[in-house]
Amino acid sequence: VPQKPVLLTGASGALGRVLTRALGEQGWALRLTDRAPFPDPLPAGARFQLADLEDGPAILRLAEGCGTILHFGGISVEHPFETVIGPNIRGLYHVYDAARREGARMIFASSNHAIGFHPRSAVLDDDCSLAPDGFYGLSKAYGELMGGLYRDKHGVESVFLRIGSCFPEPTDARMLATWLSYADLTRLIARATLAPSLGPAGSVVIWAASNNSRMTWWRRDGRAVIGWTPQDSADSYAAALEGKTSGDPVVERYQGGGFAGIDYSRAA
Ligand code: NAI
Ligand code: 15L
Repeated sequence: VPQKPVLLTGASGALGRVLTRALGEQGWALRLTDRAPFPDPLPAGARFQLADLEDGPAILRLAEGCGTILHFGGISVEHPFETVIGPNIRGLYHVYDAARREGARMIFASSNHAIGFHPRSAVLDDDCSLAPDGFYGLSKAYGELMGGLYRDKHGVESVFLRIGSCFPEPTDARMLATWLSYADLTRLIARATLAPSLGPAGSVVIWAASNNSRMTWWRRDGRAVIGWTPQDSADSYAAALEGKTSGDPVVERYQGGGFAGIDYSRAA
């Protein structure tokens, strides 16, 4: 169990609810927040407070005394620039600044869409170039850069989770590569929070996918530093899902899949 309380943003969202339940059962002291009400019973040891990520003073108050911030709040799929910028850029800044004030470690829910315009034929290490596949992915790339700034200038530690597709089950052929099970996510958050050190760099990138044999796109990352090994696999869904592709050559070419195809107007 972490020594200090843990702040979870986006608590009322899909992954926030999964983490609240799982970490609550493990006895974590959770401070939950979201702009939407929390829909489930609160675990013992958890407190929930409504707040908008755009309200800087509220985020600072919520983070007081916390040793770790799990930043899962914000716009979570592709949207117009003006929709993304408030929660994912200004809100992100408020959360990073709260981490600086508290000396807290940040665990940032980044996304494969920060690198989604790399082709599926590429093999990426953690130091690959950022290649956002839309305004959402761009906000995640900015989040990783913001974390780099706060690390280099203020010593704030960050775990950047480039999450693939975290759902109860894989539902299409792409997810045979990108799927992350809820149990592997929960173990990942525990290791990222409890690891005594993030090594000399002070930050690590994690390719957050389960142990899927079709995940040939992502290779070196910081999992050994935090001691995380995924235990689940999408492989048992292969027979059911391998034919379930989009049929769109742009979508199938890029790691980001459907997000890369949204508003795509480049000559093929
Ligand atoms: P979700 O959309 O279910 O949850 C996001 C939560 O953030 C919502 O409850 C929403 O009310 C809250 N939120 C949005 N704007 C806010 C604001 N201005 N102030 C306060 N709260 C605000 O998304 P999900 O699937 O739970 O994802 C959680 C995080 O993980 C997101 O940051 C997402 O980008 C990231 N992620 C998720 C993946 C997945 O497969 N589920 C894959 C890659 C990244
Ligand atoms: C994401 O970043 C989204 O939050 C999630 O809803 C999925 O679309 C996922 O990526 C994915 O690429 O499957």
